[in-house]
Amino acid sequence: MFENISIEISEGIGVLTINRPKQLNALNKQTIEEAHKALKNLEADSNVGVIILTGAEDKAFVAGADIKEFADFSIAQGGTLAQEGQRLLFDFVEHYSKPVIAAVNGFALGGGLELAMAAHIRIASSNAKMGLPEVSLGVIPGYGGTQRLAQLVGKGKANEMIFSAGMISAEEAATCGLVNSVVPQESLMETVKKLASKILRNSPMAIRSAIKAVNAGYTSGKNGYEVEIEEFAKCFGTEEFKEGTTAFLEKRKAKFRK
Ligand code: CO8
Repeated sequence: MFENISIEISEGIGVLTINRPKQLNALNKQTIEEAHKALKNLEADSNVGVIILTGAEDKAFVAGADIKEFADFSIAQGGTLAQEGQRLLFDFVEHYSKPVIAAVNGFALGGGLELAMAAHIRIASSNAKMGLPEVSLGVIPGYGGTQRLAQLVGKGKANEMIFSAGMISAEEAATCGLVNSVVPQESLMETVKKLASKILRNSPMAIRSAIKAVNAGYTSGKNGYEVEIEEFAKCFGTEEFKEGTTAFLEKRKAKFRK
């Protein structure tokens, strides 16, 4: 069904792999559209509670937007490419109603790092290298990188990375808060799946509300504290809240999923 991505679903976890290893999993328009469609399907699938994003093979997560595709674009085409990409994939992932974990298994550059940054959580393998090299190509990050990198690592470090177009190691990325943790490549998927399983034990509705509240604090025009109050209140009307509190009082584990 898809040419440039693959999907694997098992034990409540949907793994979406960007699958263009010959191009180091670079994101062209088709890949972005396929990823959008697949994520929409996975969002509607009640058997899936957590998404893992990763790249095929062991060299790259995603080495950026496909440079060959936009090399001769005009101002208008560049604007449309960035806008559509942000709508279909990067903003879509950030506001996804289920947790999205990026398993950064190698190079995450340009649009690749931007995709990892749009995810809710990032775990990297020790061979991963990350950077926003766009200014070396005469453009700037166009898939949210100027915003999300500064949010994650602070403005000074983001400016250093963007202006220098350099790459940082996975260890350095963990030190500056760009990724949550670093593990050897052979244990990356196991580690990420373990985290996903831990998340799956909790209330999907509450997690959805938490995603909305956390994101609101980073969305202009929204008051994160007010959204938190709204979402907090909504939880009291859910079956999952009843199940969670009842289970605690009955000294048993809550069961939120079938
Ligand atoms: N786009 C297209 N093809 C790519 C890309 C890419 N981003 N990255 C790698 N490839 C291809 C190479 O062209 C090569 O193909 P071929 O074998 O046909 O020549 C193949 O993948 C393998 O790559 P290399 O031979 O270069 O492998 P190396 O191990 O020598 O180097 C690197 C690995 C360092 C990762 C190197 O490939 C590289 O620097 N890649 C480009 C990284 C980059 O600049 N990424 C940022 C792209 S710009 C971007 O992401 C903008 C995002 C915002 C856009 C908003 C809309 C416009």
